[in-house]
Amino acid sequence: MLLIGVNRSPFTRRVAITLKIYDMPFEQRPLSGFGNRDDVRASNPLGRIPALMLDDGESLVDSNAIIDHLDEVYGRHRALTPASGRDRRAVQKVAALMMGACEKGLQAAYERNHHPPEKLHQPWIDDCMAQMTNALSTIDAMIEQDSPYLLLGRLTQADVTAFVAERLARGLGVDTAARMPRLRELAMRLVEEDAFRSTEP
Ligand SMILES: N[C@@H](CCC(=O)N[C@@H](CS)C(=O)NCC(=O)O)C(=O)O
Repeated sequence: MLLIGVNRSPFTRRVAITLKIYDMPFEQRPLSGFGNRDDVRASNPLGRIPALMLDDGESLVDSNAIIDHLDEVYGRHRALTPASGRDRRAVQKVAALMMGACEKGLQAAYERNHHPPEKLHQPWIDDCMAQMTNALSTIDAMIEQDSPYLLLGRLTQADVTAFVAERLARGLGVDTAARMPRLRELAMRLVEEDAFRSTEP
């Protein structure tokens, strides 16, 4: 399998972490959505990362669809997202919030990085950042002090997505240690695990 994308992208890193946790061998081509647009388009017509090229040449796009496929291959009974029921819904809800937080954070970054300074609209940037930080604070409040993981007493896709979202927020200047201290602590614990540490950009 070939993973297309840089781990600076929270969506790509989420897939890389999942592949490592599932012990699935893969190679990675570290392309960026903006810097390598033409090359990325060869795998994803949208020009976005991540994409995953399967060994038979099939290409998958969007981290949710990629992870759904990995869960199926790995076995839904032991996957990072539970197979059904309340537990599945709980993990999916956290993952949706955290992926949405990443999208809002990136919209703010795109506004800053891809517009000339005189065309920046600060209220839009502030709104995007508020949406991101509200979602992160909601997850922060869910974390129990002594639990090593976010939900279900085990590592799930909720932890993986919260980890990459916290990392992105910090990169965008959010003081997560002050504003989301439990989430920050969770991220610091997780980064001790090989799948998280070895995917550090
Ligand atoms: N929903 C997508 C989001 C992917 C995405 O937005 N990737 C960013 C990089 S972090 C990208 O390629 N942006 C370039 C663009 O949107 O043009 C997923 O989960 O994979």
